[in-house]
Amino acid sequence: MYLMNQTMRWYGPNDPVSLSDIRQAGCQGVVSALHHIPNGEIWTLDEIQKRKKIIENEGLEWNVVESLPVHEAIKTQTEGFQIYIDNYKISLQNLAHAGIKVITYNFMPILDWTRTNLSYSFEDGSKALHFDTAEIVAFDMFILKRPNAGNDYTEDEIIRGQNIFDTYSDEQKLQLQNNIIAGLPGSEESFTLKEFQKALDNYQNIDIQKLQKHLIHFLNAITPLCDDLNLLLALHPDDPPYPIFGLPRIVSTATQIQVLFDSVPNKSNGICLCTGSLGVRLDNNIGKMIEQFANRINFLHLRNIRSSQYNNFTESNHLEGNINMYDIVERVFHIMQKQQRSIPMRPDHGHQMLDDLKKKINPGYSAIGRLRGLAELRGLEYGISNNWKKDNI
Ligand code: DNO
Ligand code: MN
Repeated sequence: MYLMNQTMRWYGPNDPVSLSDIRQAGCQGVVSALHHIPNGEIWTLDEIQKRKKIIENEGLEWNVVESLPVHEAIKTQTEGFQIYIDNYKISLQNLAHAGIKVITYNFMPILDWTRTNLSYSFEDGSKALHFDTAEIVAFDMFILKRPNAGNDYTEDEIIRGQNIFDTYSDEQKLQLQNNIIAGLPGSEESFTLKEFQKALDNYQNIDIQKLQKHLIHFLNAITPLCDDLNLLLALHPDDPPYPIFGLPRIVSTATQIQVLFDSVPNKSNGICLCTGSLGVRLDNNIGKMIEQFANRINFLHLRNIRSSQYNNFTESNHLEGNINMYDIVERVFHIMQKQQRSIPMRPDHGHQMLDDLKKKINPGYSAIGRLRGLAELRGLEYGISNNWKKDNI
């Protein structure tokens, strides 16, 4: 019987959550990255092996990298991008050599995942991550003052954004700015207002078609190598799954993802199915996506969100929210039996709760909230697998 390989993200020796904590939570492995190496530089075999040893010394495995970051020059195809692709390929070779199997990356322009509030009070007293569309407008139009930003919003959104801006203190405005562009954990960059506007300007002539072409070019360059090395790629979807700040997004829907497989059918070309990212769009049928991309799911991020008015959303508990987690885990379980393989999974984020409320944490990546998420998910899988065993073994 094949079960999900249970993991948590570990940010390396500076992570306030220790490997021992992760092991006690029940994980078999961790998902890690060499965050100290600047984006675009080669991950040397030596550095990779050093990290691997630390993980293995604690009795855990390092099977999945998240993320091997894609340099902005590759996304925009500007000066030096060929060199960055060559560097990327060397890092892939080194990772394969060290025995790592799954490589997660994303192709979101400039910003990785985005939220407006990193300590939103959840109904039970825990803290959650939250996305408020009016706060995005307030930042974009009235703090950043992006030229022509007004064209991207409805009249009603602009009124709500203006209202937020007018009622926020200077301190709240700065907090909002930091939440949006100071870089969430795992993002490779953080920005000042000026730097952010400059980064946006680099995308002035890049629309959806062009960005898609750039991703396909990148995939054509790296997938033959990954096929040879038996590496599996896992492209993380856009979070949230629609354009923000006028930037193009190309990994938000099943149609967009299918284009990538039709264009680059190589076997290593795959996705990280993140239910919390894709689930923000109510027109994304995640159960259907799991069936459609069954051969291409190389990594799972399982978490839930709850949408509210105006497309705002809050990260909810793992078994409550837009996503029917029972349906997701059951489908994944049957795919794993059919394909005779385990798929690595992490509970993605969790709430800041209990003792962690008193601690300094990486937003979304505190120990106890993720432990709760993992416990719920493994219980769900345990039930599904035992029920299946009754009829199959
Ligand atoms: C969002 C989270 C992020 C994600 C990175 C991938 O759903 O999973 O931390 O890992 O955006 O690059
Ligand atoms: Mn995710």
